[in-house]
Amino acid sequence: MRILVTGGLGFIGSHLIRRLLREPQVAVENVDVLTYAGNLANVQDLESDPRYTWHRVSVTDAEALDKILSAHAFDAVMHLAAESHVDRSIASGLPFVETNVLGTQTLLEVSRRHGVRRVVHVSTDEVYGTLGAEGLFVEDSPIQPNSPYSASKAGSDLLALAAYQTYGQDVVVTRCSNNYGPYQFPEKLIPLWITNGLEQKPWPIYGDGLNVRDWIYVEDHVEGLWLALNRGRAGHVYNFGSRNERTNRQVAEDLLKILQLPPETVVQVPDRLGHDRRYAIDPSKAEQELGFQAQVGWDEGLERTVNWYQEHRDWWEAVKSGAYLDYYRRQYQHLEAHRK
Ligand code: NAD
Ligand code: TDX
Repeated sequence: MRILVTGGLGFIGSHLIRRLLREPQVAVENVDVLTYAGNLANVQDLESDPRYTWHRVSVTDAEALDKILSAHAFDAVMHLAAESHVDRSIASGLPFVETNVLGTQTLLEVSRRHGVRRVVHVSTDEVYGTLGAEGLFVEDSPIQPNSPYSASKAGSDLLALAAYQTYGQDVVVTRCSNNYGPYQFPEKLIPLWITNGLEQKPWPIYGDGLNVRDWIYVEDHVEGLWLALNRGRAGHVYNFGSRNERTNRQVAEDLLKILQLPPETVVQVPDRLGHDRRYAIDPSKAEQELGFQAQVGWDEGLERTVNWYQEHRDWWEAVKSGAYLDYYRRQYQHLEAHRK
């Protein structure tokens, strides 16, 4: 089984590739253009596996994608490449529209031309917008995104579903809640706070800190993606989550306890513009149809995550200092020379 994964040098994509390669019959080609969020160190352990290949190609580059898909027949495309950080999208939405909307449409068209059997489009619960105190997002909740990031993901998600309706292209869309775990870029809440804690720096909390997110351990999400690939119904949407709602203040309390830090570590800062109040996922459809079941509880997941950042100081120090970008320059100079 040959699978093209996009965004495999990022947080979730690197976990997905590691999961896919546990299947002896699977070969993975990773299309990742290596933005600031991509990191070769995330897949360093896989580089010697002959079933793994990386292409430094953008999902917006139809010609380059055509070449990759002409070289082999692919059973599936699993599409994760995206601009993924809400705060960056508030600063400028254009890269989000380019990668998330144009990139997804490009990938759908190229996959269709080459007869790829199935496309799994990895979307997010943020496309549903925000909830009040009650209720859960289900697959047919209205699509009401509020940030440039989530609006661009909603656009890509609807393009994927339109490809199914219009052409009968075999597409499955997944919408997951907030992920956490090893290799997450430390601009996102949990790794930012853990690494700041390990550096004796404060933890910025936006507004009143009572916004709610529904946290899932990243390995549970990628298991869900594998199930969606194998058992999902074409044209269907599957929500993934682990019924684990926490306010940001509760996340802070739990992390302060593990890291043995005082409450003054948390410092209130001005709120994010258009900050969604509450996300909460109902994963029943994925549980019933795919056999999905989140395995890692919050206490265990948080403990594992903190341990990983404690044990991989070199990884996050290089990311925070920007030195991780040098790794590519050192290892892949020959590619750059070839390109010129
Ligand atoms: P990430 O930012 O860690 O990684 C994104 C990867 O995509 C990077 O390796 C980057 O180099 C690559 N990329 C960006 N633009 C590209 C382009 N034009 N062409 C090729 N590669 C490109 O993101 P993540 O947190 O791992 O999220 C992966 C996917 O999962 C995204 O589609 C995101 O919307 C979705 N998602 C994330 C979460 C979460 O909590 N992180 C939750 C639900 C869904
Ligand atoms: O410094 C911070 N302080 C703070 O209070 C940061 C970075 C965040 N926050 C708050 C904002 C949110 O309420 O923490 C919560 C989580 O923030 P992020 O980690 O930025 O995640 P979020 O905006 O919820 O989006 C994430 O989940 C859904 C991912 O970044 C998306 O890619 C995914 O689609």
